Amino acid sequence: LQVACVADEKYLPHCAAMLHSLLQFHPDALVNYLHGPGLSGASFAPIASMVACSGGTFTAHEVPDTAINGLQRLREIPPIMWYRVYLPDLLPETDRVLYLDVDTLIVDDLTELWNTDLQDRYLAAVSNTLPPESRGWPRRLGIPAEQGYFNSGVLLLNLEMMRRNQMTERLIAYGRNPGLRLAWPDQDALNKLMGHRRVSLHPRWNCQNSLFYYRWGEEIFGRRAAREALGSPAILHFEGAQVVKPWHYLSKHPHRKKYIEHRTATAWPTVELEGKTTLNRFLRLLPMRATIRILATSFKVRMRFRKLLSGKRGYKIP
Ligand SMILES: [Mn+2]
Repeated sequence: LQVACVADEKYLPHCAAMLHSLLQFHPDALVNYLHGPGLSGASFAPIASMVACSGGTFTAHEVPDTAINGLQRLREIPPIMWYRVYLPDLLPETDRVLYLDVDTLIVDDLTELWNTDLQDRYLAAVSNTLPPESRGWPRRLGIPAEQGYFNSGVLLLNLEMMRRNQMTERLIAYGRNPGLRLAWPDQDALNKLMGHRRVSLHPRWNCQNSLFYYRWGEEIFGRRAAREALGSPAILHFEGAQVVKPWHYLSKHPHRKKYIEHRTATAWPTVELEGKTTLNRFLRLLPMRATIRILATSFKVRMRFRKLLSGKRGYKIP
């Protein structure tokens, strides 16, 4: 099993927790860690030794800043998310790799996922639990409805086929197009250019936060698959805003304790929950959905105000 992940210094503790959970099921995994320049080897050395002690292999890959110059980015998601589109070049001898976001947690064996028959597809991925107000977004990108829109937190990538079709160059060119304003830049590019050749996976391989809090999962995967994913997830994905991450004070995720347990076993054992403010002490009394709604609304208002001040318009249709 060969995996790849990306993290900056701030996210290293979460990366360590994710990899610790992976090693429980796959102690001899090959781990590829992608990072930017300026991150010293000493900062991720504890992760390298954790992987080696377990019997796995750790390889660090430094990606230069020129690789992500001019690419669209979001305030909430660092531009290093684009590093993963370079995996076909970074692992030239490898035909497939499992990319994992560092806000995921492995809670079951991944052999079945790893052995997915990719045929002539670029990748295997789980559909995104898009909120109702965003369901029209893929169509605006020019993606046909039957293709769906996948979440890019868990990707089984067919590197051989990506190389054969110069996919890295095409993804980068798409992300650098100044005529586009993308909602989730790298995920939009991956969907737009590779989504027509995807193996659609069962939601238990990327069991997104929204499945726990909303009925969107049932609407997208059907009731049965959504319940199966909730009942026996293999990869938990704490996708979404900071407040729903298991290291945030406001998270009420039923599996949050698993994150704390794994974190405690890493070189960053002390978990200081983020966002323990007076306001949040009050918000924590409310149900998670209400909290998310209040915070999302206040975020939208602030963004609208900022746009008004800067004179910038909203998303452009590509
Ligand atoms: Mn994520």
